[in-house]
Amino acid sequence: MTPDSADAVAPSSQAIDRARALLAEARRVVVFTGAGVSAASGVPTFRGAGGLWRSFRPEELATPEAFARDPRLVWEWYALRRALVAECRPNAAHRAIARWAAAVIARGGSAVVATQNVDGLHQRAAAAAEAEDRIPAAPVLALHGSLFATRCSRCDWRAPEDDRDGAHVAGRPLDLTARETLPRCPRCGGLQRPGVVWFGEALDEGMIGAAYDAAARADACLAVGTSALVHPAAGIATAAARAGAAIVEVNADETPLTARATVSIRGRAAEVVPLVLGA
Ligand code: BJW
Ligand code: ZN
Repeated sequence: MTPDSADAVAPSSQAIDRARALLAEARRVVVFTGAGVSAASGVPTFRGAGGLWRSFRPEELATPEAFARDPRLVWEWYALRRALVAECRPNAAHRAIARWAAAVIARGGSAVVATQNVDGLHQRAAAAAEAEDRIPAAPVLALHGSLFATRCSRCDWRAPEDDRDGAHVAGRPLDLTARETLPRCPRCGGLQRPGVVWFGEALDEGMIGAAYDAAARADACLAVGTSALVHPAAGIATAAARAGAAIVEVNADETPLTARATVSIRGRAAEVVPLVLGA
């Protein structure tokens, strides 16, 4: 099923009610998300119809080898995505998750949002909800880094601030004319690169550790809009299931997680998530 046909099968109100009841009584929660949660904001998913990788193979762009081979092409792709995502806003799913996770903490529980997304939309929704509701936001663990962050491909230098558009890298105009004009590390002269996690690279140990710890303690896990194919992140929901947590999945399609879910709802995140979170 493609995202556009997701509501061809309307999620049953019984499944929504069951999911809502499970999540309403949860005290220790982990929300695990992927690209589908941002689809309604206009951010393309990776796999499937309309996915970013229908025209590019991941190993051609999202690996350190691809960057070493053709850094100009890789920067071009990330600059386009930065420009696109800079125009996007959090949607109803991001907002409902932010409000619900903060409310779980406010009533004495614990909540963590572990996202594979690099678009920053959960963080923006959390900041907006915090400003509006005046209760502290739940932490957002950006497991695969940030589209707007920049670091060195050789040493551990990181740009002090994120960029805000596709035209700048580490605050300076991006010149894609040739390999020689690409941005260089101020410390070692190596090429600067996007601050995301590519295939074959380790995730931040503290971050993935915190996500697995939250999963091991969780009594409920809400998994939204992820194909649950990419490891080690994909193991977060299964770790929660092993620990006895109720798993509520919201996805346009079936995934490897569906069979392990307590309730799995086919539908669009921006429509279904606010319903199951009682927003
Ligand atoms: C909707 C919807 C709507 C649509 N509403 N739903 C164990 C087993 C097998 C392989 C491995 C393993 N462990 C490690 C590996 C290798 C590899 C891996 O997992 N490969 C598999 C693909 C087989 N993993 C890695 O390489 C990881 N690193 C690692 O393991 O390092 C080990 C190491 C240790 C010590 C030293 C050195 C190394 C790193 C993985 C990094 C992934 N990076 C990317 C790119 C990020 C940068 C960028 O954005 O360019 O992250 S890949 C890409 O996939 C991106 C995503 O975060 C990630 C997950 O995708 P996601 O979010 O699930 O999106 P989609 O498109 O796949 O799915 C969307 C879903 O939503 C679909 O189900 C739709 O139906 C649905 N949907 N619209 C609701 N409106
Ligand atoms: Zn460097």
